Amino acid sequence: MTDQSLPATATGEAVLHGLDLSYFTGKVQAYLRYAEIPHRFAEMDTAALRRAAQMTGMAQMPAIELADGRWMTDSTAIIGWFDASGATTVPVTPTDPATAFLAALIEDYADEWLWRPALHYRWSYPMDAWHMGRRIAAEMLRDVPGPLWLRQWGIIARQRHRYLARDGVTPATRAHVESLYLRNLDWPEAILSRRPFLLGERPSLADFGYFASMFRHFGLDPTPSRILRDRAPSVFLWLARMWAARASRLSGPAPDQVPGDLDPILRDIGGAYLPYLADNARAHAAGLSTFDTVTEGVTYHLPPHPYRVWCLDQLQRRFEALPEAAAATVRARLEATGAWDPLWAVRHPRSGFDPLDRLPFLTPGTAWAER
Ligand SMILES: N[C@@H](CCC(=O)N[C@@H](CS)C(=O)NCC(=O)O)C(=O)O
Repeated sequence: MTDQSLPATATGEAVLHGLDLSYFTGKVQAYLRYAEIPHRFAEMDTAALRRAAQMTGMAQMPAIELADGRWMTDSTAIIGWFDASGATTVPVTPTDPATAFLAALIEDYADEWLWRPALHYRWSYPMDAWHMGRRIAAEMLRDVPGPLWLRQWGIIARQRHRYLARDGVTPATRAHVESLYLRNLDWPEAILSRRPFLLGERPSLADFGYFASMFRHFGLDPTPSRILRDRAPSVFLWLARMWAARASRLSGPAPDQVPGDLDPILRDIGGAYLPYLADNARAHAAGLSTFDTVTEGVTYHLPPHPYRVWCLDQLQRRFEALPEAAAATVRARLEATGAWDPLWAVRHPRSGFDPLDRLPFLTPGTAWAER
């Protein structure tokens, strides 16, 4: 038996450890609901986050504790594992390999590239920061001693430093950061006003990638949610549709192509996201502590992000594993949207993450290569 099969002892109720306002927790929660995988939600406090880090090597949420005692980390790997384990009747990974690659590429873009605007709207706007800071202080930080206002102040200061100052959000980049959000309302809006999910009649990896930021940040936080309701009512409807969707109750076929109206997204992947991943990989390889990367004429000053070095390598490996015909289909689509050359600008960068290919079953000893 390998980790890819679902042992009987893992088929009991899984525990999803996370927060009701967390980007990646919302993504996995929506997947578990859709895939009808028995689970219960456990709201993390700081002790639970430390425990997850002890079990997975990663101080992040969500983490899943299987009934057999194993722990899982990383939303993409968790979904991939459940999909492959046969735990769900209709996997969200498309069976057509070319479609699966493109859906995974869109998922990766949505996961990583919408993170900055999501964190910007939450922590730059005073009303949003006050409101979500209050919630985190009362929920996640409930086991931290001290008055609520102090915990609230502390979390706002920490998040602003970590996710604004250290992620290149400055007065000079702010309008560009917001334009990325607005474009990523307009593209899905045009699609979702025509069909229920991004690729067709059922949700796929692409939907779950977008769901992370859209549900738990843009659809929840005061400032971006007002914009979302006004500007993208079909996206608003899709959020509820995703949350309510159950694999056994939908009758449509699983998507087997990426329709042409996703090309604006693929073009942004080629024009902005992949060039950033390449700059990030170069900076990581050079051992820099910070680097500059230019996106659409706007300069971001950033620390290298090793996990995203791994993301780029994973995309390349995934492409190389495609059967010949699917590889040709994908290549043609990426060439047409300007995403082919940037995908290969840095070949197989070394990230040090998950060196033994254990995801989602990482442990403190296996998460990172020894440095
Ligand atoms: N690649 C991971 C990312 C998980 C992640 O970054 N989660 C955030 C919350 S949504 C987190 O735990 N951040 C930790 C922190 O802010 O200290 C995944 O897909 O699960």
